Amino acid sequence: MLKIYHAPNTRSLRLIWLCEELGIPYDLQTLKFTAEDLQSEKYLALHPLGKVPSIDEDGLVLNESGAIAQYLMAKHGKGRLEPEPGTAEYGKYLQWFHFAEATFMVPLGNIAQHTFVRPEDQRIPQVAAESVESAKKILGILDKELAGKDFICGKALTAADIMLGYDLFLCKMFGLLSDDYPNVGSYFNRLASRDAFKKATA
Ligand SMILES: N[C@@H](CCC(=O)N[C@@H](CS)C(=O)NCC(=O)O)C(=O)O
Repeated sequence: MLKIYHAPNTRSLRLIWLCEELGIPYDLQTLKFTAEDLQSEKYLALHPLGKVPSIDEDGLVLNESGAIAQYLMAKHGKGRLEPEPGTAEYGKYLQWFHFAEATFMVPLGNIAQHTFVRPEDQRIPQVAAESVESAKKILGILDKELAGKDFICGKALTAADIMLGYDLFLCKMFGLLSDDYPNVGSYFNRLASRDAFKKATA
């Protein structure tokens, strides 16, 4: 049985969302987003940095939300939630899938770190302010990309939307989803109205 190590409102929600969309059964192991849980000896044996998510599927332990999503799709997806591998559409899909974690999450992670995650005396306001500007630049790019589209790859939901959906969940939490990005706003509402998203963020 697949175990998902999860903390509320963190990247692990991507995996709950994915499993819900694909109907993959899972056993949710919910941790508190505290050093007590994440830095415990037991959890460090699964994730040496003490971060979420991790999975344990019959002894196979994996970290990294994007890698885990790709693994679960390859194993259980039967071609769902992604374009045909090797096509131009698949190339675009991979680009947005990885953009979510490798590029967009950089400023969002910094905003989180320098506004509420780190102890107050370790926060650098300048880093938070610059990261807000970077995130806004990315939201502007996404807004253009989403014009006339239901999802980032066109008409159908893909796992790239699940990866990006978490970034936008944070943007909403940080008050960044303003009227300056109408296509992003309606895209996020479309994602957030899905039962699988609601389950992942409950
Ligand atoms: N690139 C990793 C990032 C994992 C990560 O930073 N997770 C955050 C929660 S969203 C975390 O556990 N932070 C705890 C910490 O940094 O101490 C992934 O996508 O899984």
